Amino acid sequence: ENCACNTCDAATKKLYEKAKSERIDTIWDRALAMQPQCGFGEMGLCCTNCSMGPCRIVKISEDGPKAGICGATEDTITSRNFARAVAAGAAAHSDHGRDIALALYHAGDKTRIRNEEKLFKIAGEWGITVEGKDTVQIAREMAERALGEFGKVFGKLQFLQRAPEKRIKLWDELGVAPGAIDREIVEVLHSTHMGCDADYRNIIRQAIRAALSDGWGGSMIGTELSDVLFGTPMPKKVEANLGVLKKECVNIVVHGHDPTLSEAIVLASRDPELLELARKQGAEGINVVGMCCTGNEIAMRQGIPMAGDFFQQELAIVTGAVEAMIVDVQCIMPSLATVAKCYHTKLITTSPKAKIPGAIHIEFNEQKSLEIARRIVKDAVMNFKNRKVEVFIPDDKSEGRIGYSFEAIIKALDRVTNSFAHPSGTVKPLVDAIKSGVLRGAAAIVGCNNHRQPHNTCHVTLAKELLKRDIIVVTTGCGAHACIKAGLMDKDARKYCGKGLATVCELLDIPPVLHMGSCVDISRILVLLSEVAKYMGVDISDLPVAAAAPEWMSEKAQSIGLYAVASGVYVILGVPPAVTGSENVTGYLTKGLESVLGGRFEIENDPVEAAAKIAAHVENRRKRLGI
Ligand code: BF8
Ligand code: SF4
Repeated sequence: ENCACNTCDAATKKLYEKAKSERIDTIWDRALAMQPQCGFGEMGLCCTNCSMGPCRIVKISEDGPKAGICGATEDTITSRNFARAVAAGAAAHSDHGRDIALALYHAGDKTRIRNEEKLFKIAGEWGITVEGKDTVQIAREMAERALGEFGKVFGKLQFLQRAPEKRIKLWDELGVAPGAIDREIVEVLHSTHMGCDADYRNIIRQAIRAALSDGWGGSMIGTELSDVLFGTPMPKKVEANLGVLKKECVNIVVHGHDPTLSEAIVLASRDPELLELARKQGAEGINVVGMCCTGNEIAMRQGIPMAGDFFQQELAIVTGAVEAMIVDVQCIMPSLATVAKCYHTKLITTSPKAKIPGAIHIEFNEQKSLEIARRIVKDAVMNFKNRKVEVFIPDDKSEGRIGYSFEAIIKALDRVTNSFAHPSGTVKPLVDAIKSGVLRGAAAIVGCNNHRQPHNTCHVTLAKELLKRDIIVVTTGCGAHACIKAGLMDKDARKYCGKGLATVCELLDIPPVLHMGSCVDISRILVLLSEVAKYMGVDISDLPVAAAAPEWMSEKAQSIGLYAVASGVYVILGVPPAVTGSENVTGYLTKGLESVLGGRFEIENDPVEAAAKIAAHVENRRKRLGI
């Protein structure tokens, strides 16, 4: 408990030690200093929704208030807090999606739309006529339609039609099919306002609508339109961990979430003029690497190295080798400014939505993206000479094959198709492998890092435990960083697999852990689940699948968890959400919801136990399906 940096990652450990010796505080030191953390907050029993509060419910003894000043009970307070967290998460993902739609709207010329095939595919899906229109026109129309999803007055979200029929029907019956994304988020804020909704079931119902508007709305728009703009990810080899930084090069870390910024930085870093300038400064080249979800986005599409996860952001600077860290939105620790001050690193914020005191702000906009990116890269290059401390880059790095978009998975499956048994372009080979029992099922391991759980250990242990049970793993976000660092996306990882899964990996030439992208790309998992369910003629909740977020921490993760549950998935959380102060709310989320939606939450912090629970769930579903 008292060991501050409990990680299984060697690079992290080494750089944490360096930080200590240089008296730099990092996430682990601050977490330790925060102990003991507030029990009321932890259990969700504190309400600050009006200025009569803060109110807190005392659970540990008979004495003390059992209701807020307005009379709100523990059920009301915890469910309201949870719903607000979900709404904030849905807002973050969806606003990211909106920015991508705006980038598509402003794309302007054809060269900036790299994936016409996907453009036409979505146009077909949305009923946008393409005859007689050029690419830019179609893109603009599609962007407008996507932007309309945020505030349309009537109807349901367009991407909901991708779900299996039974699921759509269920959502309609329950009244949880989201209408417009912004509206669903607003309704959570309204209904959880002081003196409004007090019924925890109804509060969670509205939270479900907001969460679904994230997964099947904002996130899916983010993913799909990013593919249109920048290309659909396809398998490629990349390197990962902080060892990807290069002592002799200008190192630029791009960190955050929106691929429009990082794609432009990558392009600028290849500009011959800037390369020449870098050489004049004594550097061998310009090395762009990615952190957190931005790292996933540009690794998946451009093969840029994945420098590290959420807990490694400060440590990248501690190497003393980073000329610039360029950030946009979400999961960017404000502490970066403090750490950067102790080195020569320039911390550059780029979004009007996320400024950090102590950072340099260079506002990014899509219309002038390359121009701005060049300026930023030039700043980094000119900073090469200012390195202060002795550079230390740990030699820890690993390699893996990533880029498994839904389309890439279908393509991999095509390897075993022949015209009779397996028509190409379908999920049939996957379904066959599951039906025959060669694969017992599939699980998603997603989410963040959290000091309440040993860093990376939970992701990696859970993955290995599942692989040996012939459960194939898909991953996104910081979970993907953990898995690639541990070598689980390497061919060699077959050694962790049971016989069935090893054979499947061999036949399809895939690693047993498939990197499906950033956190908004969990929408790709929804698409995959839907296609498998439709092919089998069942609902998502019938499939032998599960999801886990063993080290989650963000509001986005709560939104994802809830939309997965509402889509019929069994979701294990390694860290409990702040609802444990109410037995009713906790019971509803972890048990009650199953009879309503077919999915539910489970709280389990031990990854070995979590794997056993997932396996039990998978076997239960197999039995129900009669396979
Ligand atoms: O959206 S996994 S720490 S980086 S929230 Fe953040 Fe969590 Fe990482 Fe991306 Ni997702
Ligand atoms: Fe207290 Fe009720 Fe106000 Fe919350 S809404 S702070 S419980 S009085």
